[in-house]
Amino acid sequence: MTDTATAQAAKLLGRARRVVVFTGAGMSAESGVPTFRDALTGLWQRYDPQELATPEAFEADPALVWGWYEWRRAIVARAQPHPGHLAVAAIEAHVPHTLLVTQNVDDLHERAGSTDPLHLHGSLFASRCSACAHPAPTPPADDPTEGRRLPPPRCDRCSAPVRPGVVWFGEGLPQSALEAAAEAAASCEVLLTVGTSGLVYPAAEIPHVAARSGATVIQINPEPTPLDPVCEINLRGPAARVLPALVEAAWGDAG
Ligand code: BV8
Ligand code: ZN
Repeated sequence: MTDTATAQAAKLLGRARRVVVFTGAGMSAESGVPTFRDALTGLWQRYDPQELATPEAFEADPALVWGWYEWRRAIVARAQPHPGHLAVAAIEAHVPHTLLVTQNVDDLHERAGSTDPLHLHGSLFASRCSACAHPAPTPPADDPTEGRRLPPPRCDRCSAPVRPGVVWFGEGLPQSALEAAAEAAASCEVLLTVGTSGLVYPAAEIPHVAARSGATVIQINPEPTPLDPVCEINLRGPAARVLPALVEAAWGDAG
């Protein structure tokens, strides 16, 4: 039995021609990938992510920071996309003008069949030289031993340390991705925000752009977030359950 809010959301999604799906770490939680705030256990539990995910932390202790990303890569390598990721790919199949914008640095959307997600905060799998920005191979993460300090590889051009291809706090987002996301948010009919605390800017501005432009913002999150006031429909629940139910109610298939 579809509850009223899901039925209402499904009706709007089912007839929308332009949709933005905006995801955060809660989208990967049920695949066993810790959310950004939970991603600090073991060696890193005493660190605040906002301090560890910075150029200064990498500068001060490259092995500590590279080890953290290596550990997170190993968790992602072992994780599988869940039915919620498949449901997002189904939305893209049903609504031709869908743009998937993610704050996540994992590749679970791609592995679930989403064609070309916009990564506003980069990717765990796009390492580059910290000095000359030359792309560097990302070593296969096979050992999720928690808490290993690991000296980063060296650039084969200038031998500076290789860094993760993510956007750290205090770093600018990829301008073209941010502009494309803002443009899509300003012209969509529905923006579906899933699993984000809506705290980190400028990415968190995207749902507000959609709301200001008259789109219906639908939120999927078990908890209240700062985005609640701009969400017309709040589906309180986990992504892996709510997204397939929403797609089923909108198009009769769960993706
Ligand atoms: C910048 C990559 C300037 C790294 C990340 C105003 C404007 C601009 C900047 C700022 C500003 N105010 C403050 C700033 C500075 C800062 C900022 O926003 N700080 C915050 C803390 C106040 N912003 C920056 O530094 C940005 N840079 O603006 O620089 C500049 C400009 C131009 C040129 C030069 C410099 C850069 C920010 C990017 C940082 N990098 N990630 C990495 O991953 O290691 S951010 C990281 O945290 C994530 O990517 C994500 O974006 C963010 C928050 O994480 P969420 O995805 O929301 O996850 P979170 O854990 O917070 O919450 C999980 C949610 O899921 C919860 O709501 C939970 O209830 C829900 N959930 C749980 N389980 C489920 C679920 N939902 C559904 N289903 C479930 N099962
Ligand atoms: Zn280099």
